[in-house]
Amino acid sequence: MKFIEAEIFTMSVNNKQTPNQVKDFYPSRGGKTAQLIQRQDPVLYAATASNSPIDYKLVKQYEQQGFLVLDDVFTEKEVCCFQQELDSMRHDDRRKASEQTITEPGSGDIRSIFNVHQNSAMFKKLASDVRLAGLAQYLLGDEVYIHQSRVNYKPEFRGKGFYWHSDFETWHVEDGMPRMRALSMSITLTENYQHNGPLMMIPDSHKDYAVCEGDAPAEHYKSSLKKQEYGIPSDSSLQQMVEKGERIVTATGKPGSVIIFDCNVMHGSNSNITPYPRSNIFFVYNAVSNRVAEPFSTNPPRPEYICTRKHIQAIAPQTVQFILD
Ligand code: 6CS
Ligand code: FE
Repeated sequence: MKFIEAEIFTMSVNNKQTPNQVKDFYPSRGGKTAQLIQRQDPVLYAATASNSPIDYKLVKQYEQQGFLVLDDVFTEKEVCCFQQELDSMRHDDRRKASEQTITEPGSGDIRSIFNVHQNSAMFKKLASDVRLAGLAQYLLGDEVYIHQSRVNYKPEFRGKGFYWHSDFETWHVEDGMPRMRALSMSITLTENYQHNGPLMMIPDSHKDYAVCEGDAPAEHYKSSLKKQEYGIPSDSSLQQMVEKGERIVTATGKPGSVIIFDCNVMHGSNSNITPYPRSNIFFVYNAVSNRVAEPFSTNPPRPEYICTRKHIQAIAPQTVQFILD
């Protein structure tokens, strides 16, 4: 009996499989060596030309390079509504004091406000807008829910950047997202110029998974949301990805554009030292079939305002109107 027990125990440790833990297809950190391994999931799930809500050529471009910029998704009037909400949130003392609001290291300026799909009626509505949630459902081939939402203000003069990373590596290791069946939609609320810290993407990088070294400390999010130091790729992995993608692309667009990017595309952004804020709202759509399990690390799960876990609810995409007060 002893032998059999030992065997079962050994097998489960090697396959990182325990009764309540799903298989770890993308191990990272925890003593691992930095390297690129092949993605084991499709980018598009059952998305066919016949039921595409956008030009199918754009869908194929998204599949191929891992991101897509759609211009003029929202009207100027709608963008004005979003900017009004953005400003009122920014000046709300109660919000500023909340743990869901992250400030810039040093200046104290607001860097991000998380969980806006729950704590803003307007952005809750926006998250279910068919132009976003409907497209996410189509690309992911499943019902979707919001895994995470945030406004990144990237304020003028002192907005700090975000070092290169794959969102999926963090969402897998620290939140327990099993597979690559999620995507982000970033709605530009101010002009995203070449010079004010736009999102930078490495094309095709979503096809490889950059295993990271190091071990995130407990409550890593308390520092990583200000400045991420764990769950970032090695220089060599980055070098290989840029060589493979042959370039770095900046996602620019006027307010009301939508930048869609696969959960695993390598991206980052520089600081903003210009007088022009680069404020975007991000909704992360995860397939309901890919709901988070236990984290693939020894740390406890991150709080609900960073990773939806207790209140997973499929979105019913709807046609919504935004009107100025
Ligand atoms: O830890 C996270 O979930 C966040 N970190 C970054 C740098 N991007 C994704 C997400 O907002
Ligand atoms: Fe990110």
